[in-house]
Amino acid sequence: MVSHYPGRLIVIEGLDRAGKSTQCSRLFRTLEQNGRNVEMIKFPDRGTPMGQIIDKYLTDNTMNLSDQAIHLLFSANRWEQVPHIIDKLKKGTVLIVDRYMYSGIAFSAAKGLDFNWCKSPDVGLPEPDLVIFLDVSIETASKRGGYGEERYENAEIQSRVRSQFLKLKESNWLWIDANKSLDEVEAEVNNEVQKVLNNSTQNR
Ligand code: ADP
Ligand code: FDM
Ligand code: MG
Repeated sequence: MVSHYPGRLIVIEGLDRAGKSTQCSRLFRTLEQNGRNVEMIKFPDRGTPMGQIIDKYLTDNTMNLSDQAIHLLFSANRWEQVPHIIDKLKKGTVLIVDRYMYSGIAFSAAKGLDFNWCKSPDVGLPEPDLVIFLDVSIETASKRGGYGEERYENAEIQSRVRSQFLKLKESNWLWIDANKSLDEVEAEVNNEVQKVLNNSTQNR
């Protein structure tokens, strides 16, 4: 799964409080220190007009949108970044992506939408060179500060989402036990990312 662009697309996925954002930042710092051309992207990107609707949906439980409509908005919020993503990949940038289509599929399928229907709007998005799944138990995640106020932030939904991620899991994913310490998880991430970069961006 090595893309034909000089850059690399590295996706970090997982349940809430798995440590995605922390590990994305740590990886960003490491690669930057190593002199890599690197950028972080996060989905949903709440900064765009579509992202603002998504943000309202997540933070305001009184906002009613059909499950299908919000699913398509999350997907459109990825598609609107595709020109930027491709541009960066062409320039040799390593993109670290905090959630991608897998969260889109897992969260919507967990609500009962058809799994294959959920997959279809994201078909054709740039393929990741590496998917890292931070697998945290619901118990550990709850202890990491407890759940907040946003939609989906409760143990029951998270547990259903985890089952969907298990359905999405592919043999080439790096599946990490994210109950381990921050440093241990970081070491595993670095090790695998280094392999992907050595494998394909030598002398770049
Ligand atoms: P996510 O982006 O997956 O929701 P965060 O990176 O924001 O998760 O982490 C949520 C909280 O849990 C933060 O306070 C973070 O410091 C803490 N945390 C993340 N990973 C670990 C870990 N492996 N061990 C202990 N605490 C962690
Ligand atoms: N989420 C995220 C979705 O339901 N679909 C998606 O396509 C994406 C990218 O939005 F509950 C959910 C997952 C999570 C919320 O939380 C976003 P963070 O803290 O911004 O990652
Ligand atoms: Mg996060």
